[in-house]
Amino acid sequence: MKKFLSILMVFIVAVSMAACGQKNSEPTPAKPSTPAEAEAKAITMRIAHTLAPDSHYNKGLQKFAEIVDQKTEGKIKVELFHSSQLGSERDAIEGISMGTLEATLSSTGPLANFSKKFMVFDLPFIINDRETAFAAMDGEMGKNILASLDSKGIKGLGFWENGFRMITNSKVAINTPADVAGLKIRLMENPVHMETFKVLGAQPVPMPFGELFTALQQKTVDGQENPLVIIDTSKFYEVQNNLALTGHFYSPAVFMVSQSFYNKLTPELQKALAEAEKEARDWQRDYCVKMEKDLVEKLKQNGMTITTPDKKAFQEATKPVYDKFKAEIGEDVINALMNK
Ligand code: EAX
Repeated sequence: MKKFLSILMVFIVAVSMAACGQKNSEPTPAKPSTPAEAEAKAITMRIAHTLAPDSHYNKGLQKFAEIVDQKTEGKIKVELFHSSQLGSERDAIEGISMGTLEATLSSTGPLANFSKKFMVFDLPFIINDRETAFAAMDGEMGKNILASLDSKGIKGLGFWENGFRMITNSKVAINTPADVAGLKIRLMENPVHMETFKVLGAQPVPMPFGELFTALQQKTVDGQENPLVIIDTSKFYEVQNNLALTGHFYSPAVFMVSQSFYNKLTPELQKALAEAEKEARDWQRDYCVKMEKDLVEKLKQNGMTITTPDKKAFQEATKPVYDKFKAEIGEDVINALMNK
């Protein structure tokens, strides 16, 4: 037994010496870096959104990815997740806030749940032309509103475009506010939007975008409201036959990045991202204007009956929404945007 134990000891000592020896051996020389290796080292930036691959969001983000690749010489690799693959807009904003997702492009709809300051954009007919919207969003006002996300772990880089929202439904051709009464309309999870449709006598149904097509198809709701480019690229014309060009809300899209991701980048990479965001934003805004030109005709050809209601009547009918929210949003902010 003793003999066996001493043999065992010798064996253990020999094995551990060999292991030490291995540790001290020369490291294998580093291989020359190849493009594949450089790619493997690149920082991944996942950007989630809810819209289709040919939507204005995805096109603009593809442009952003291209510009980032050039400006960072491949150091940041953008990966796009469209069509709610990573969840709803609310899920994405929460993910960014917690640092489990790098970035998103989202409508301002669900942002009211994170910062009430965004609600000013949600008021009906507060913005009637893009120039006013861009001046407000790109100026001091937009900067202040974006800064309100700082305390949530979110860096708001800037405002892109979603668009002027139009109502579609499967029941009635809308010409007057009274035509909206009684319709079950899917809305974004936004208190100002919900109140607007309540005031019009509709039944607002809050729902994430990813569930909308099926809800329209199965007639769980009668209608919805979104910009023309979404009605087209999400193929809502397949399940909705009436389109009313109301333009009741202007819907901005906010480009948000997780602070925990952003703060780890070098100042050079941060600068590259900020520049790419502005270049891609301008490109995306132009793209939206170009797309929109032919869309009314295209949607008509796809079988939609299109009406052009009197906006003044809708504006008048939705005025009580301002009274309800003016204290919460701030009269000064509302006036500043109205008088832009
Ligand atoms: O941001 O939820 C909506 O209707 C939005 O317009 C859409 O997700 C794009």
